[in-house]
Amino acid sequence: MAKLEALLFDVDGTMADTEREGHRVAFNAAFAEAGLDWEWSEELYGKLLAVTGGKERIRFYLDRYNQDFDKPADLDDFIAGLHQSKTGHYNALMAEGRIPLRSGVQRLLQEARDQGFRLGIVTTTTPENVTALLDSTLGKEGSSWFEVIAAGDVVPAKKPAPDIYNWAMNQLGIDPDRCLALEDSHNGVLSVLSSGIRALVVTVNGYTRHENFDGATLILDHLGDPGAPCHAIHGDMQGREMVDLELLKRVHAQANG
Ligand code: XBP
Ligand code: MG
Repeated sequence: MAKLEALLFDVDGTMADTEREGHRVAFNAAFAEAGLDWEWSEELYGKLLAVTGGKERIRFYLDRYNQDFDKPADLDDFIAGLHQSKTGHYNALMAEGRIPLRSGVQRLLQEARDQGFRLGIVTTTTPENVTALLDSTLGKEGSSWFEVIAAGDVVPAKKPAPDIYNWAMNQLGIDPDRCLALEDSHNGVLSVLSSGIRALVVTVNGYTRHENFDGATLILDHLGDPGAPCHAIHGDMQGREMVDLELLKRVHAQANG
């Protein structure tokens, strides 16, 4: 059986809880700046998260929740402009250091680096949002921890399509059976599994806890840290209080056995 070589991290909802107080707030700031009376409540945003990608999400909102809006002729440009403004607001929020990494993320990244594992980011979000999060949480060196940052429009189809995971593995020159992915959402799980990666750990969050994670080897409330044990919703923590490299190697062996 192939050896585990690379950990592939999703970003939003997995590395940090960025949606509710980050992306959602930035979308609303962009709408206000454009003079639109659109306000995405926490509840509505939870429904809009069914669609990945900020531009795609705005279009979904118009099609499903705001059909009366008088769409401009150049709708794509209009949405792109709104999204660019949103990205600016999101990056400003990140620069304020308002959103930390989730429990156990930095500890696990550091352990993986110390043990020579390859690290990648595989996300639907805009690349500059990734850099902003890593800069604000891991420092200026943060982005260099990852051999590949696969993000946003670099692929034609976003999660749940496998494209972004395939792109990342292609960049790494690595087969799916040498990877383990960490995700938070149903769309993310579908993307991982359809890319051929079988070792998958899910850490749920407020928006995704009731989603379907069939196919995940381990489903947890978070990755855990010393003094802050995590709890398995599905799968076997093998007596551990937090996710470490030894456990991930066993998860990988179990999934690829
Ligand atoms: C989460 C997403 C992104 C963010 C918003 O990506 O679906 O669209 O919600 O970011 P992942 P953008 O869970 O794969 O990290 O507005 O830049 O798309
Ligand atoms: Mg996610």
